[in-house]
Amino acid sequence: MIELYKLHWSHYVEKVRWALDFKRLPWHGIDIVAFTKKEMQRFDCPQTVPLIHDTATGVAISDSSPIIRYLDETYPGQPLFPSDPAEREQVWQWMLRLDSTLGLYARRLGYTQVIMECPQTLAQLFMPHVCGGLFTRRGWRRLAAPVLGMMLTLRFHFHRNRQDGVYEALEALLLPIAKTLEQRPYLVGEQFTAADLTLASLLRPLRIVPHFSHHPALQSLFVWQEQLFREHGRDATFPYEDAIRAQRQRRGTMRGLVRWMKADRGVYEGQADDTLQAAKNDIHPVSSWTLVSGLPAYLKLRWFSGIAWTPYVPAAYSAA
Ligand SMILES: N[C@@H](CCC(=O)N[C@@H](CS)C(=O)NCC(=O)O)C(=O)O
Repeated sequence: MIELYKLHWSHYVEKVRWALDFKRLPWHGIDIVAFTKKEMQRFDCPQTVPLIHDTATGVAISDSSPIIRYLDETYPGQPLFPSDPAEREQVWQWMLRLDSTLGLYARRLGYTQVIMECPQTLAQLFMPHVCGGLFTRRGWRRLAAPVLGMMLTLRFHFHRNRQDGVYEALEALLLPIAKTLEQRPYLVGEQFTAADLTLASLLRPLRIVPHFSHHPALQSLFVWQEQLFREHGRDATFPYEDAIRAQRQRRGTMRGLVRWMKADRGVYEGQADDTLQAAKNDIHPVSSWTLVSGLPAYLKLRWFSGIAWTPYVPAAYSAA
């Protein structure tokens, strides 16, 4: 039995959940409390989710790509890596590269979108059981949202999205990938691998970020993702996607226009990365002392982010 320590909406967690289901391994999910993570403190590995504990071997390991590699090596049925060594290495490099770029950028921009449009959703994600679910109730949700928003803004630097060129870097990464997948069904070789699973999972938060979900040159990528979700029986949407869509339908608007990006910027060429040994992360420490400095950053993000309201229309890929 595999114990999976998780935050249920995390796209990195979804990678491992998908791998476990694909390999038909019995697993049991344990939801952690994000603020304390006390459920997994007994394990001597980096304290991020996903983290698995394999009760058959005693191994505890965090970081989604090493977890998937461990599962594939320990339980070779239904392989997620090709048998050819060169292709295996290609799959591994895709995973590390996507974890270190797409995964981090999509997390930043997904949370940014939630904060800009319906921050109360944060209380439902992070505090469903705190004080018997008090903070998921109407008025309390509104109180909890700015505090959670400030904390997350400092932890992941959402207020620096523009300075750090996150929209631009992500667009530059995804456009060539979309083009490649218009020509062939999989990233590596002739079969579904952990590289495809990684790409499809880590793209998830971008389904609520109109700059990407509505980008004409990326519709084929989301169609590819939807097809994989259907073939593999993955959830069609995550609850935060439903929450933001319901709100957009009610209001008839969405924060869709990234004002500082020029319409005629053309198509970027993807840059080849060096060979990676491990995935990078971008989590910054936040203490109750520094929390207060998050208020201006949060307010700026919420009201003066430079991302304008536009009329709500569903993305072409989802309306098709
Ligand atoms: N490279 C890691 C990233 C894992 C990660 O950053 N997980 C986040 C949730 S999406 C986390 O554990 N955050 C805990 C925290 O911020 O303290 C992986 O692929 O698993």
